[in-house]
Amino acid sequence: MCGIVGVIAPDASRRAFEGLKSLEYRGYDSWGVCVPAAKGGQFDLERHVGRIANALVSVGEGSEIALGHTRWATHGNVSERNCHPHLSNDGSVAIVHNGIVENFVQLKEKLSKKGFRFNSDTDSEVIANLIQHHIACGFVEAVRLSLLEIEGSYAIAALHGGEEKIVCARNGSPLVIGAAKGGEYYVASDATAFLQHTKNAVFLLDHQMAVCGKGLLEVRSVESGRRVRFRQKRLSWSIEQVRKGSFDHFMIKEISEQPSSIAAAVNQPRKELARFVSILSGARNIVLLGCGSSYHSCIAGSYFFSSVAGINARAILASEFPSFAKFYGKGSVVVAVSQSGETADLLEAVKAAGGENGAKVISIVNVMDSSLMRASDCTLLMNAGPEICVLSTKSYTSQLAILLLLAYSLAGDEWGGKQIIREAADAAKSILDSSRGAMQALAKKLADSNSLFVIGRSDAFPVSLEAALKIKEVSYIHAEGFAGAELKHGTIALVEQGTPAIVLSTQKTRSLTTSNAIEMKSRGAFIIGVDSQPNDAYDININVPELGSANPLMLIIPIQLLSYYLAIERGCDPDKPRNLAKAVTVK
Ligand code: F1P
Repeated sequence: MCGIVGVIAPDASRRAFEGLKSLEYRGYDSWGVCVPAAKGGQFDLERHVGRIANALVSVGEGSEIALGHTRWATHGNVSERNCHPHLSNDGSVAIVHNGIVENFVQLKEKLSKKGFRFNSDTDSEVIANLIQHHIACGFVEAVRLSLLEIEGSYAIAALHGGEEKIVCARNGSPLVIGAAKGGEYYVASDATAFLQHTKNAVFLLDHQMAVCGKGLLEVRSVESGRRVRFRQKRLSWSIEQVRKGSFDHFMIKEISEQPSSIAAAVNQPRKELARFVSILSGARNIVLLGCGSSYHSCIAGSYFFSSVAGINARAILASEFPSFAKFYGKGSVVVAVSQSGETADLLEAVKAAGGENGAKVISIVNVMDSSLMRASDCTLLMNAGPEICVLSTKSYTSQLAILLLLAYSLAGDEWGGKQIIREAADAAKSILDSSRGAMQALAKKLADSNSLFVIGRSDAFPVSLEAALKIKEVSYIHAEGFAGAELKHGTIALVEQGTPAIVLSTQKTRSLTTSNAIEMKSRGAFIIGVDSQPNDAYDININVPELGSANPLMLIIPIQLLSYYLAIERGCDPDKPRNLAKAVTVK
């Protein structure tokens, strides 16, 4: 997963280092920076295990060119020798890589026979040595020839000693180039790494490479080596959106932004929305695909489509789609949901459904120009702004808002959909204001819990899954979400004196969820009701307004706050939970 940066600008190593800090969400087990050495066509390298956090880069003062990398280990354990940048054997080539070189064993064998030695356990190191192997053809051509030998996915940036240029390329992993005044160039996995220097961006396509020098940018086809035209785009994200501002963490900042991000989700271009509706109305069958929180949005979407539009759509985990792909061919519609638009399992499923099977692919994505957006027939953007915290919070409610808007539009009531989502945005503000203190107090009470259960019925069932995921991924307390009726089919055996149980209840489901709450309470559970009404079955009632079909957007907000405060109480970093990365670009 990993994040990469390359900088051609004054004070390059510090800028690369700053850029890496905003890419840490892509991986944060180790990091490194390199700059050209004073002489000899070699490089000065700085690499560390652990997070960048408050570290300082020490190499490269005054350097005008630098590479940086933040790692989420795939091949090779977390150790300094496996940190990027990697150097070639003679030290003349430096590379940073995000992705997986699938044929690295064969390439390693081939290079070993030619006398190359390897200093790390990574797949990436072969790239540096391949480039050195081909260097007699010139740096740019050597990179191209090396890429032609690589099977797998990559976003790479490379330097060659003595040359003031960065050669970068992408295939399956994101890469964007920022062009700033004064001929400065930035290469990064994500534009947040250079947003403070420029909003002008060139998004490389798969199988494209670029040569960036002072005041020079060329884009070429990896296959032919020929120059190709490219378009510069103006980014709409602002620098304030990628800074914490007065907040302690991105997680609480992004939770607090939901009144505006939910409202922004309804601002969809009329033409695109109409296209979505026409594709969905003409579908033989519909499948919603996603991973993690986005999968939970898909399940919620299937409830919205059923209850609001009377349409049957199935939600399937993208990674499990291969078992069902045969049912979704020509005439079917795949709705792919993803914050990053880079999740490998989802891209794979979309490729199979859209390409080989002939289904139409439409997507709901937050990151503009992401791989998913490119692989889709059309896309609705979430307009949530950058989400930096590894956990999905505002992107989850934006996905719900768009799926709800689609359901209303399919029912011929786009106006009604927009209206209820705007009400939800206002209500989100009042929930945030009213429940913050209560959630902080509840987090203190629950901080030592070993296990916690969440139940919901109907459209609150997918919210129970998302609520449990939020709690466990950020506080490391075991949490399980399930449909209220399932309780008696097994899980109730785990309820004992003091077990916390969150009951998500709405007008539609209240009578049955109350019975489930009482069943748990009579076995000693401590019941936390999230409901618009008080109830004797609840030990604590978290009040959320009743908003009919928009209830799922309401029910999750207090739980996001609770998860955040649980992480704080337990001394966990809410923005970077252990072992997780925001963009899961490996299968
Ligand atoms: C899917 C996802 C997120 C989760 C985490 C890992 O990402 O499971 O829901 O919060 O960041 O990835 P995406 O496809 O929505 O980008």
